[in-house]
Amino acid sequence: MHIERVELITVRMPLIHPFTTSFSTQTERRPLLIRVTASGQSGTVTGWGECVALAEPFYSPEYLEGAREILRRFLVPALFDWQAAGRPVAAATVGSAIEHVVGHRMAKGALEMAILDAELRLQNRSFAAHLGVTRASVPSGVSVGIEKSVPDLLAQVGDFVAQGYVRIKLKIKPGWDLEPVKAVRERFGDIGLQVDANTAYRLSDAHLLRRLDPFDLLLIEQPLGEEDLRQHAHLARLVSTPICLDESIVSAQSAADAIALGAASVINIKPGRVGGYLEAARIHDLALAHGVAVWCGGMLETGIGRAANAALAGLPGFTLPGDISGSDRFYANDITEPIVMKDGEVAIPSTPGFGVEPLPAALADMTVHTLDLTS
Ligand code: OSB
Ligand code: MG
Repeated sequence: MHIERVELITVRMPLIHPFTTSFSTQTERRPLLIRVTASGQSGTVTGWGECVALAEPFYSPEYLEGAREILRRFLVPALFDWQAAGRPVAAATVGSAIEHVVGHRMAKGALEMAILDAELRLQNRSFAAHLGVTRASVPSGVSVGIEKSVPDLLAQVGDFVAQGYVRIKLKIKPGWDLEPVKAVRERFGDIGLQVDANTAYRLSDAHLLRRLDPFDLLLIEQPLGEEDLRQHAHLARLVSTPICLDESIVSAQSAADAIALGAASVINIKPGRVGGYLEAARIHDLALAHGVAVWCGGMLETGIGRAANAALAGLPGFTLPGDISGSDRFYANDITEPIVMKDGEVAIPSTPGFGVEPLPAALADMTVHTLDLTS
């Protein structure tokens, strides 16, 4: 495959409702898209990648402008250098071409994603077929932010339950935990319910987190800090709710360490956070071999990331519903044809690559910044 052109396109997408977590309130999303033009024996194609870095470095060290800068200055030039040296360009070699850049996994993952989409389109093969996924759809869960009041939260959750979402995840933080969980459990009975703290607690809060035990939650996601693997292992012995890690899992290596330490009995796999879909699949395989359940997390993706996540979540180890909701959970207008949740499931695309692409009019309308990095 020959890379003809690489463009970085930043789009602005207003959220239909503010999304509040323990680390921020978001009212819009500014995804960074990568458009790769590539040619091969079967012709010329366009591949799309999406960088999950948020606008601010409050969830992860990476953030929008930083990711754009790393791609512009280091990652994309390294890929062109690799190609100019006569080395093969493919999704499987992108990692080697950019290995000398330390960290920046979200930016790296987005570049690999665009190359993977282009490669699969040249092969006329869907991402699902590439993964060996045969199911047609995956169960759809929804992540619900911190609301101004418990009645507001109950209204939001009630709306999602009525729409058919099969699992509800509540964002929690100290001061917004027991009360909302209790209220949702009492109002909605036996629904699949889990919570996400985004690192807002300390091990010394174990007595408090233990009070969530009676509510039969599927899991508690990332209660402690990103680097607190041993403390998560300790906490797991003090509470009965299964501990799931999100922020702490940045690679197959850190997943292996977390599993070995007993720090996670469940793993949230976010392809962007771990450097791309190839590493995400490796973490899936590792967790499956260890009997650790995984599910696919979300980063308020556009239809591009949503479609790719749905295919990944078709792998057999994804035994819990993911944060793969319909586009309309966050956006009045997605940049692609909207991803639809129907009867509690989201369809896995079967057309080549990730199976979706931006609609030209939506892209023109939402683009706020473009960079052409063609060398
Ligand atoms: O911790 O899972 C998280 C969104 C942005 C940053 C971090 C997280 C989230 C979510 C998922 O909760 C939202 C979604 O895409 O459905
Ligand atoms: Mg999380």
